Amino acid sequence: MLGLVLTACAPRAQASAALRVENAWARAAAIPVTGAQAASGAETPSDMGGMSGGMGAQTPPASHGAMPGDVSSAVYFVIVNDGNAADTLTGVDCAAADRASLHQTRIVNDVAEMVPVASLVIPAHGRVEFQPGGYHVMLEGLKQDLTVGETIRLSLRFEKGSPLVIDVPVRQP
Ligand SMILES: [Cu+2]
Repeated sequence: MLGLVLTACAPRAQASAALRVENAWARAAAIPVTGAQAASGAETPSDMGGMSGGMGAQTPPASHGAMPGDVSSAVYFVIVNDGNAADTLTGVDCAAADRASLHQTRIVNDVAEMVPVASLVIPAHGRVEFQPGGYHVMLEGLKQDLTVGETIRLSLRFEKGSPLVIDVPVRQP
């Protein structure tokens, strides 16, 4: 009853997330001239299996770009929710890489490990920081060099809200 009255008088009282992104940057990376062509089209199913099944088990070390020819990088930003309802970040798309996913770097026994993150809640009136040593967007299988001064386009998918498309400047860490 009360809800009906509020809705009628003040449309903005309806619970919704209002998401924006601050301080986005991508880590500069260069694809080696030799070997890049040979490896660029190679899909590696074992890689994917390791990603999805690696929770708590064997996780790769925190080096971005372990395999030659499969160059990786990472994107960092702050997601700010000015709304009065939480939303959930469920994934990310980036045309500059074969795969884009949510990752978290954690320190376990003095060793940095990266684990996949399926989704991440952005609280109402809250913020979630993606930064080196913590949450990041992992770009694997880069299709192009990430050169300082250029930008790459990233699309963040949310459970309720429409995707946030951002142009991310490339920086040297
Ligand atoms: Cu990562």
